[in-house]
Amino acid sequence: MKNIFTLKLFWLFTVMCVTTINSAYAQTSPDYNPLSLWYEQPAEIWMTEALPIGNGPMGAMLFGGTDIERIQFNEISLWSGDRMAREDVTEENMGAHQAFGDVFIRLGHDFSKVTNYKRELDISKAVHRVEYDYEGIHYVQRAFANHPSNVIVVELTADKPKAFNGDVWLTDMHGADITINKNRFYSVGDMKNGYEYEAQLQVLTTGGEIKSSKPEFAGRTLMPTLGLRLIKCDAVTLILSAGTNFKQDFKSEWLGEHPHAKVTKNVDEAITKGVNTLFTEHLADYQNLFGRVDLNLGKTADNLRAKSTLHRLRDYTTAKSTDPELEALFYQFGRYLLISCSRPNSLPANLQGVWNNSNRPAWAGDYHSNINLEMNYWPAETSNLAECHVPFIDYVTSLREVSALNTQKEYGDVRGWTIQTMNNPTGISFWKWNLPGSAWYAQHLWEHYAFGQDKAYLRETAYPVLKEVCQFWEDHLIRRPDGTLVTPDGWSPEQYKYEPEEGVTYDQEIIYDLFTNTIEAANELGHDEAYKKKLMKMRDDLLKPAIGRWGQLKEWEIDKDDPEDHHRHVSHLFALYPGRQISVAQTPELAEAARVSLNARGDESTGWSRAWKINFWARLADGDRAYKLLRSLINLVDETKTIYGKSGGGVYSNLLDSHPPFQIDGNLGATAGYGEMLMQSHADQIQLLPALPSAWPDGSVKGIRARGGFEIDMTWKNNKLTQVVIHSEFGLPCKVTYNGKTWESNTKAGTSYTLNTKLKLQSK
Ligand code: FUC
Repeated sequence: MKNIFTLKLFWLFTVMCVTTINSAYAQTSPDYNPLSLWYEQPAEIWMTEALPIGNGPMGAMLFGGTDIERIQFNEISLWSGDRMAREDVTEENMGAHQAFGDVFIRLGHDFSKVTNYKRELDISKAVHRVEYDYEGIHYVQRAFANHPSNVIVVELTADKPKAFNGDVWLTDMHGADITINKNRFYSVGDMKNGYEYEAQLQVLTTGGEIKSSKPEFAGRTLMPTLGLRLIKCDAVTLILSAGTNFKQDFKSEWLGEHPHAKVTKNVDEAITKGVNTLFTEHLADYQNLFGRVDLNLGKTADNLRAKSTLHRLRDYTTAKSTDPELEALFYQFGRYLLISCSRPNSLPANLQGVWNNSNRPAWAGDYHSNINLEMNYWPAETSNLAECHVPFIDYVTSLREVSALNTQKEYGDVRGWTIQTMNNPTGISFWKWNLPGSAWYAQHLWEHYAFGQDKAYLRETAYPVLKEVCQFWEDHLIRRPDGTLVTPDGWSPEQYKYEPEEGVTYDQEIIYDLFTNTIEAANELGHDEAYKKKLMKMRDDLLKPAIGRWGQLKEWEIDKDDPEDHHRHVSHLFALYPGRQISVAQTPELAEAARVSLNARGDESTGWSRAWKINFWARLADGDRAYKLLRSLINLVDETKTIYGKSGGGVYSNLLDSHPPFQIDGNLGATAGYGEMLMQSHADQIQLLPALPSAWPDGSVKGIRARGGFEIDMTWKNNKLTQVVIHSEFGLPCKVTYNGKTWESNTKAGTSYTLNTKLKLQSK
């Protein structure tokens, strides 16, 4: 009797467990992927809905259309304008980043008759996928941008034979003639400025037939170009490669070989490899970078998990839902974007990364030196993507000679160089001089060393740039009768109301940062002692940031800050972030003044301005305020107004940052912000969870990077650190702080150290 009763109880218990487990999983589909963006409809609007893939030099935006699929593509070096600077530079001379072309696939699957539609960008694999049923056939499109082979691959498959009937064609944004030979499209053109370009698109089919066509749609010839008609094909693969003759070398007037041979080789070799090998190669290459960091900020409720990205963003924005997995996704999306548009041996990420559908993009899609380009690279080191920083460093190095000539034209006989605000790839600089711009660039050269500890790089690449930019300031600073050093003709970007004047805080702080970085670089290299001493003296003499009449950090030397000024630029807080002259620990009064200034500036602003403020509040150790800013950035701009001033800052449904319009700096600056909330290493110590918001009580992070070559894995519970593992790559001494506790120790290269919540060593 007793046994039967126990058995019954056991049975009841088992049923209850299974039911509970089932209902926990019932709402979350079994293929739920927290690292995926997905939608229930094809994209209609390029900027706000299409999804980006990229391999560094090439980028593409995919729409996921079933009737006509559009794959709009770019190459990072396709620019209009001049290559060589002339006397008076105009906006026209500077040129703009250009759209390259489009690939169209017309299958004619009327979306109103399509079922089970899903388009998705899986950022754990960097794959775009479209799936649906149409007239009893299940269609799958898979696209990825392979970096090692420099091709974009689109593969179309179906669960029934002979499913593919339609047209494929290629277009060009500069009117090149398109030709076809052996099922390969060629668009070969020139920009009339010396730049030549070429794209090739190979169409491979299994089964059926393929022949030349004039693509038609609803009885209309779509393009004055040729297409390829697919007739009863079982599967279709497209391989696209594109390039220009741009060469990152001033001496060769920025011109190299015609891209024909390179592009042909890319496509030929990709065909030989085949889609599966190309995919495996892509995955290994991509995941080697992406897989270095895991971030877990807590679990999202199943009912939200079941929703598309658009609906989750709507809930997040209007219903203020708690969605830590969406927040973690937004962090990783920034890393995804940087990997996809910034790889060694090509140009750095521009204002839109590499994704651009216009020949007149906003602000020319340029290299904007007064915050935007630098912000693109803020997450590179901390989010463990040092390789992706290299295009920026190479770009800066390539500008040295041309920028020295430009600078001398403007400022006479000075050493070193600087830049204006708007910049193209060849050192043509336009609009207002941004005097401390080159010093801000130089910060990145130093930081790449501070994290990566490569002495040969510091000696040969970084130090020469740091030093010549210091020399520019040696020749350009004004010494006042009392000995103070000030910058002349300063402008706090972009405060139009004020005339140029001396000693503007933005200038002074960036020069301070430059001198500090150069002094530390000389220390590391153990040379240039006399010059280092000179810099130390000059740094002492610099006019320093000061507190004004309403407790604010003064933006100008004269105390004229307007407490009602809500300008998006917060240039005078450079010293708080990304600089390190002001900190809560070392300069508490100035940090407090920075807080007063930030409060007055307010939180509402353009996309990148919100991203900057996340970093500021993290440096001020205010996690909840940083989180508030983060939420205000992951704010769905659910409208089609993509013009500056016409809608708000936030994100579009494709998670691209809305300045507006789309600017990638807001995405990348936000990713850096998460890094600063979780760990900071700018003040000669590794501070754990310095700005953890109460919204993330439990979580973990793996693989973020600190200066000195340390990698950090941490877990926390109830807002308290539970464990941290420090991996020491180079064996440098290490100082870790958390909650008033310190662990300080020498380390061994290649060794990991596990510390508990009290920062006591657990094991080696
Ligand atoms: C800066 C900003 C603008 C814009 C432009 C590209 O000058 O002031 O808001 O982001 O860069």
